Amino acid sequence: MTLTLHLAKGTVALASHIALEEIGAPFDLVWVDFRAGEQRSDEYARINPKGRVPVLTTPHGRLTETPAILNWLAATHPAAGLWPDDAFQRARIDEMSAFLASTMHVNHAHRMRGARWADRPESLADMAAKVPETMAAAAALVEKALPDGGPWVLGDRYSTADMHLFTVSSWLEGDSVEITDFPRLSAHADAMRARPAVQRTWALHQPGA
Ligand SMILES: N[C@@H](CCC(=O)N[C@@H](CS)C(=O)NCC(=O)O)C(=O)O
Repeated sequence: MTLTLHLAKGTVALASHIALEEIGAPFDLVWVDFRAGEQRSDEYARINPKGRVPVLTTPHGRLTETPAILNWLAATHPAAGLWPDDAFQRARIDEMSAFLASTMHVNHAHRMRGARWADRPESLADMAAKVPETMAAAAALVEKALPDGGPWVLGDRYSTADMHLFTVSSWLEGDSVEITDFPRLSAHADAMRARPAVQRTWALHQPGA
């Protein structure tokens, strides 16, 4: 059975898309039209009741949540070299992905998705206004966590944590945070952009692609 990824452009689903491309296993893409609100349709609720992307359909069932999808892809495709044998290295991957999913991504969502948490226009405006500060604070923590010499989260070993980090840090500019203020993070993004699999994937997430 071919793997199928439900995704939308410029979203966190980019990380899972990059992982599929890096692994080289056959996969299908199903683009979810956020402008049309397709993620909130009854039909999509049958695929993911959370109304979010990504969703990866596997031979064993559907998976949601980027860290789970990335770990499953890495663990089930060992030839791609994305799944370290060492438990501490795997924990480092989880440490980064958990921070990105539970903190930095949530910070970012306060700009466009404030209605998840509040209704009053002034509350939404207040949350959006705070995003440059909270995203810069998260970027500063990632900057400290990136190892000397880099370029990857695990130093000289590329992993799914890098795909997740690249995706979330690609939102910094839109959140009015200058990535070049964070030299390691900036070098990380450059190293990612040099990878052919990332280039192929990134191109598909651009408007009009
Ligand atoms: N914790 C989830 C978050 C998924 C998520 O929030 N995806 C966003 C796109 S970045 C989404 O589908 N938003 C649709 C909406 O809010 O309507 C993960 O890391 O995969």
